[in-house]
Amino acid sequence: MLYPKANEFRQVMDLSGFFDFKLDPEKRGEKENWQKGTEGCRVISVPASWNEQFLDTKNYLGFAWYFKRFYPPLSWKEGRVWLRIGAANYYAKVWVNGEFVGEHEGGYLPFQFEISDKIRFGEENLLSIEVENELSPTRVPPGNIPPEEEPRPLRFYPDVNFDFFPYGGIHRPVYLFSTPKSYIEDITVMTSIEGGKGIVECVVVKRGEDVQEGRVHLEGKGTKIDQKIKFEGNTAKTKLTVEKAILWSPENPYLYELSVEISSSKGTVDKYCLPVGIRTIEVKGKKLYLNGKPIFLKGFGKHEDFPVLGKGLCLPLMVKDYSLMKWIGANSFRTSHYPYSEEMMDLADRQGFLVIDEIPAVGLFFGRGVERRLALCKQYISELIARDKNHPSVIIWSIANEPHSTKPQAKAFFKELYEHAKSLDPSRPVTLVSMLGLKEEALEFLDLICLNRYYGWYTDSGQLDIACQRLEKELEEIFRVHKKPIILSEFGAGSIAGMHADPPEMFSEEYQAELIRRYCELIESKPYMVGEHVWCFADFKTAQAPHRVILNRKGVFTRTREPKLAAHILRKIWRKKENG
Ligand code: GCB
Repeated sequence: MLYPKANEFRQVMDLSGFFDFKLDPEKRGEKENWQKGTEGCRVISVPASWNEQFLDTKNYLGFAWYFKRFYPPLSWKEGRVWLRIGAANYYAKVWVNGEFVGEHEGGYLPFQFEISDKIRFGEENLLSIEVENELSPTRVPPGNIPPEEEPRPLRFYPDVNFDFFPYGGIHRPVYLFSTPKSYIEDITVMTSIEGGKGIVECVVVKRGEDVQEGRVHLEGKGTKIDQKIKFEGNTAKTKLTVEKAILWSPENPYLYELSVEISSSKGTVDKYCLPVGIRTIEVKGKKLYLNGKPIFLKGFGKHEDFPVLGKGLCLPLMVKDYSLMKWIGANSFRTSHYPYSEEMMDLADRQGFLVIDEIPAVGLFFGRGVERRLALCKQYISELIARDKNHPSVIIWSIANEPHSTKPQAKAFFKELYEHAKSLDPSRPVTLVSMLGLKEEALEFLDLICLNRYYGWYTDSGQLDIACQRLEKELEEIFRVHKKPIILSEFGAGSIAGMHADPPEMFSEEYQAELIRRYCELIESKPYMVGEHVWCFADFKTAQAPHRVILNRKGVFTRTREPKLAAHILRKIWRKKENG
């Protein structure tokens, strides 16, 4: 799925901004034909969650409607017109001028529909979007699970099976865009290295019978390659060889520019440009290799989360987060616990961050409804790989976070997801982020192991000596059994900024900093450990429960991005390593 980009053949119109908005708690909208517009709306901003824009929507879980009036440019008449929504949590249905155009399940991936036959040129058009964020055990991520299905000592309000707030609404931009009648539907790029040469394999998929051929052009420092492509059916494949390739890496995130053109007998009909980073990623023995060299991941689990915006895209915040991650010496992050925006992935490519890209499979359980959850996870994997396959920054796919894999069918469930991911992308390692350790049977077939551990916090509270002993013992055991590289994908402690204690005590900045320091020291002493991701980058909003103080406080930055003591300590650890 290509991100909408403007050029001489394609135009993009951003519909983000103010929309008319109306809650529909009784689900009357569709029956009463709100798809054609309705009275009594208020103004809402898109992209952003609805929760904190008003006082009465904070904990709203239900149906809501968004309306926008727009004029498509007359120059789009000859081609195709598309509507694309970056993400809407959780379920969206879309109408144009009262006519149904499509629907999408899942809150964190884009969806688009061709609306050429619904649109009216020279008149005002109406876009109506129904978004609904009810919690249900058969959704992924799940919520409202009956206690007998999934016993839990602490339940959140709202009753989510995950530790972040269930924000609702349109969270990413809404675009209208045009393509020509015959157009480039998809491009897949895979890179490899042979000696000093970079190999760039491209697969181009087009629509339109009049198109039989085209060209691909790759350009960069000292490189200009131009090659003809011929379509067989709708697909054309080619392989470009870059002599003396400049490899993409965190130290030098060099991007070549690939441009693809397709043509009919009348000449070029469509074009699409894509940045390409030439790099390889591989698990071998106990190491993870980027471009054939062992790499160690330093970074965080994060969230898309900020006051008022909720989970809404905010570009300045994104730039700020990357600048803080650079400042602290991080080279990577995980998109815990759902795919982040496409804009975030673009910046990761440009700034040289390594990304573990995760589907929204958090809080999975294996009771009733498991087939539906499996189908959804497969859909998310397909959509995520389709969206992010061309990003050099994405080095690992994560197929779940902390599943409650206590039932026998969990292993087969994850085997199916693992194989699905591999069949769509054989070039990247696939993992699952586990809390069960050796009891997680999927560790047998995953390419590398991601483990979350909270010794010194949820267990052995306040006792860092014991915590570190337990961690060491467990890591050694896991490696002895599985002989695979391990990333400690979560560890950390809550701290309330400004709370101090000496000797360190839980919830003080000192305790958090000391726990992180000791964990890093231990992790870095083990040759099979290939990464440390602190939980969490910044404090974030959760649902309400006795173990949360309005926010989850494990951020090394506050929710508004002020550094806590732990941030300064991590900076010392990570920057020292960088300097050799
Ligand atoms: C975890 C989860 C994460 C939580 C974290 C915590 O293991 O993966 O979503 O926020 O623990 O702070 O409890």
